[in-house]
This record gives sequence, structure tokens and C-alpha cells, in this order.
Amino acid sequence: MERTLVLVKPDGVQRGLVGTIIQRLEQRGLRLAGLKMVRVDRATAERHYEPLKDRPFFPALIDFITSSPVVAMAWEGPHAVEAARQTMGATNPLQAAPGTLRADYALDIQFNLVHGSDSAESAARELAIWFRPEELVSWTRADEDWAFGQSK
Ligand code: DAT
Ligand code: MG
Repeated sequence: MERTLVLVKPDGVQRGLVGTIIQRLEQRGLRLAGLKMVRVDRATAERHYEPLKDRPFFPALIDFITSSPVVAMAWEGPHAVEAARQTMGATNPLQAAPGTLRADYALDIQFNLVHGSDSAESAARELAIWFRPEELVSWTRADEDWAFGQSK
């Protein structure tokens, strides 16, 4: 069982795609374990994207993610990290597979709607930035035996 961080970035919130993004992950069978809307400050954004701090696009990325509210979510399930990223598609929407969120709803590499942790280790680091432990809810989804199957 894994847990991953998903962010609906400012473009996703402004474009009214929060519900669509939640729906895709929910329908995939993942279990929502935390959810909040956040106006992220610069220091928190820089912590979140710390592994990318030497990349040329880092300042623009921090400007973007702090420009308008985001929705932060924790999702759980077998292979949740990989499953969530697959549902999102490749970083550049033009290279994302049709049917993924980024291919279906985005055009620009920066305005690419969503963030998903890229490993279980990244997920643990990032979730600690966005959620206090008591904000993550432990529960059983009624259909999870059927969605998680033998990977449970
Ligand atoms: P991902 O969000 O798919 O994990 P990443 O971690 O490599 O991708 O980069 C984080 C974000 O930074 C990405 O969602 C959009 C932005 N970004 C990545 N590469 C970029 C580039 N070449 N030019 C502009 N923005 C970029
Ligand atoms: Mg990444």
C-alpha cells in the first residue's frame, strides 16, 4: 500500500478542473486520505520543489505555484505513486498519452494542471510539507476490496 501527494495546480483550480481531477483518481479506485485548499507561500513552495532548485525554470515554477490557490490531496492504494502519475500523464502535455489528464486538459509544460509525487520517498517528504499527520484520515473505502484486488 502506498500514499502519494497530488496537487491541483493554480491552472487546474482556475479552470474549474478540481472535480474532474478528483473524479479521475477516485474512479481509478484510489482512496482519498486528505484534502485541502491552500494559498501556498514562497518558502513552502521552495521546500516542495527543492530537488529542482538548480533547474533554469525553478523561479518561474515557484512564481506559478504561488500565484493562485492550489488543492492538495493525499491518495492511497496499491502502487498509488505510479497509478496517480499514469493518470496525470507525462510532464509535457504534448507528450502525454491521450486519455491522461495532461493530454486531455492542458497544453503547456508549466501549466500542466497537476503534481504527483515521483516515488514513495518523495511522497513521504512532500506529504509532510503539505499535511499534518492528524489531517490524513485512515478509513476503509466500501469498494476497495474490489478496486485493490489482490494488490491490497
Ligand atoms: P513532474 O511534474 O511531471 O513530476 P518535474 O518534477 O520534472 O515534472 O517538474 C516539476 C514541474 O516543473 C513540472 O510539472 C512543470 C515544470 N517543468 C518541468 N520541466 C520544465 C521545463 N523544461 N520548462 C518549464 N517548466 C518545467
Ligand atoms: Mg516531479
